[in-house]
Amino acid sequence: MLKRASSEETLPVIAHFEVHRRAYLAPDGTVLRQPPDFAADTDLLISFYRAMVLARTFDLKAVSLQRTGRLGTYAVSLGQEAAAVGIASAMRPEDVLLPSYRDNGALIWRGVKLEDILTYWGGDERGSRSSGPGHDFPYCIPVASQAPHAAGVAYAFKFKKEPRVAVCLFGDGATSKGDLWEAMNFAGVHKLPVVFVANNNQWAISVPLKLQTAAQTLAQKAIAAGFYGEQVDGNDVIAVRAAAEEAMTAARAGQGPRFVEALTYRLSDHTTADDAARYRPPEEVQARWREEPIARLRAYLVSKQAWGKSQEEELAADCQRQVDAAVERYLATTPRPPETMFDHLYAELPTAYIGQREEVAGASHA
Ligand SMILES: Cc1ncc(C[n+]2csc(CCOP(=O)(O)OP(=O)(O)O)c2C)c(N)n1
Ligand SMILES: [Mg+2]
Repeated sequence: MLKRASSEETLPVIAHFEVHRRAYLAPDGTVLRQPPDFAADTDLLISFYRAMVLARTFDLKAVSLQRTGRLGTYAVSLGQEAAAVGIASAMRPEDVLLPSYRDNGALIWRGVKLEDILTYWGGDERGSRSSGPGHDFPYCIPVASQAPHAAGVAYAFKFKKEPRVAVCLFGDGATSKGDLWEAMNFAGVHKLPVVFVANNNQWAISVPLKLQTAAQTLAQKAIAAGFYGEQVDGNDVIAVRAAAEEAMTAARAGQGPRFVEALTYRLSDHTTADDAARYRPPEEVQARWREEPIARLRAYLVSKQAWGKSQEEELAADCQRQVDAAVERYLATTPRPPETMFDHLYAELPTAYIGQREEVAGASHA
């Protein structure tokens, strides 16, 4: 609760705000409160589980490819699978996803081929061409710069009276950026159909949340922009899905933007170029492993007798097969010649670059 320093004079309260937190599953998979109706559909929950395990299998393989020199830098999403799947599964194909670099699980749910994700992280821009819905945006590396794009996409939907939603994914660090604030402010004023999702994984590279913001929650940042924000347990896929679905339904119905803060934890390094052990105590990470989303959903499914050892083994083998096949296709891709880096910068290449392009082409074909 924020208090005035001096309280000599009693001033009238002219506004009240509150921030709600949503959670259904405890870290051990037991039920905290009655889950929403869709959670009765165990097949749906199993599809979430399968997608989360696939994302994790893919992540682990991507790291080993990087470690053996066969992939560029990779942003691991270990521990954040529920947030990715909970959000993406609430979207319709015609909605538009504007992902950040860590949202592999969301892309996979949207139908992006695993080999395309590897192609992108292998340094080949052809991997950015979505093999999921063609209108989805590619990974965004510049922090928060996808937020104004999301507001623009949502503005177009409103302008064309299309019942579609833009879904913008970003991290806790992004909430300190002006671009995010400008996008939220604009979206609030124009009541745009956009859902802002903060994956609050507690860290922005080596900057912990408490140095990122003095605010008690990230969700409350929506209040300043005039729309509803809530916090969800981002390791509880049921909670994320419920919040996402509600937000998207509201946005589609013309009620304007919403903000979802998914509380989670980055269990891995920031990227393969980072060593988080230099700035995070191992005890903190160990404690967070006890809250991770996959074991939690598995425990819940097992308690419902909807999942068991044989399904788990079959799933592990199936995910490994899918990932291995994608890796094979990725490694068989012929790299593009280096001069193609000039090809998509301009509609017509300026004269100054024509010579440079020829020089690179000459060197690469020499
Ligand atoms: C505009 C911009 N500034 C700096 C960076 C370097 N950078 C890459 S990731 C990152 C931290 C982002 O943290 P957060 O938003 O919490 O996302 P997370 O990586 O935790 O998913 C920074 C500063 C960048 N990519 N873009
Ligand atoms: Mg972060």
